[in-house]
Amino acid sequence: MEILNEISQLIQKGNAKLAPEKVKEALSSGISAETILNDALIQAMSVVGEKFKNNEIYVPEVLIAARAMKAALEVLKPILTETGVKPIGKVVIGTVKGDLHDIGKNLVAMMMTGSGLEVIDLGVDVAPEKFCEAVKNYSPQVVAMSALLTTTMPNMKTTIEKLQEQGLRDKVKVIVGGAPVTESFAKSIGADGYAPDAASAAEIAKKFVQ
Ligand code: B1M
Repeated sequence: MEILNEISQLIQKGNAKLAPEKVKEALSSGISAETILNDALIQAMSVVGEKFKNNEIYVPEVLIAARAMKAALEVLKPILTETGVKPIGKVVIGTVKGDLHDIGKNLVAMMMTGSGLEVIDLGVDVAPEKFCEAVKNYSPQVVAMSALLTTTMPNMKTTIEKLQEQGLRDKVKVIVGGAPVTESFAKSIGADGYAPDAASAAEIAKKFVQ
């Protein structure tokens, strides 16, 4: 669909003003939020990632594309988080220490909210101690960690070890994800679950709280 391509181009160029407008237009023309999300927004960021990897663009361009992506995502947020029911459980989520990528994590949080879960979002660069503190303060059933850098993935393991050290590990299920994270990595660090995308992360979290 042409409009999806237009949205993708606007995000790639970092147009945070027009991208959300086009998303609204696509929604009113009857295209579903999921289609816009997957075929325009996420697609745009993977093109940006590829260009960045090939040194065709640099951090400033990636940053402005990310801003446009976030602005566009704000339009979809009410639809993705729409739920008429009382929360069925609680999740503490964050991007691990040293990692500032939050678009995927925000998406996971939105999908979880939309699945009827209460989500406590600790933000980015979350230290193991902060995850532990949140478990003590909010008593969630699930701790969800996101990492986008191979260099920050080990901080997922450190966080699980910290939970263990503080006697909190048995009180929560731990789910991990993010582009470089794999099922086998998740198993190797002792996580309870791994999800390749936001929708399956929400499904797993829902299963864990029931
Ligand atoms: Co960065 N970056 N970045 N970056 N960046 C990547 C991740 C990279 C792959 C780009 C590349 O080289 N192709 C690369 C990592 C390489 C590696 O580690 N192997 C990289 C790098 C190197 C860096 C810097 C080091 C660059 C530098 O400074 N030289 C730096 C690090 C900063 C830091 O974190 N300390 C950096 C900085 C940035 C920006 C700040 C400019 C910006 C982030 C803005 C922001 O998030 N607010 C940025 C961006 C935007 C990207 C790319 C282009 C896009 C990421 C994104 O938002 N994707 C990315 C390339 C890429 O991924 N193709 C890249 C869209 C998003 C929806 O997908 O986050 O994967 P994603 O989430 C997915 C799934 O992974 C999953 O669900 C989502 C989809 O449904 N998921 C989970 C995510 N979390 C989950 C948790 C779960 C389950 C599923 O359970 C809990």
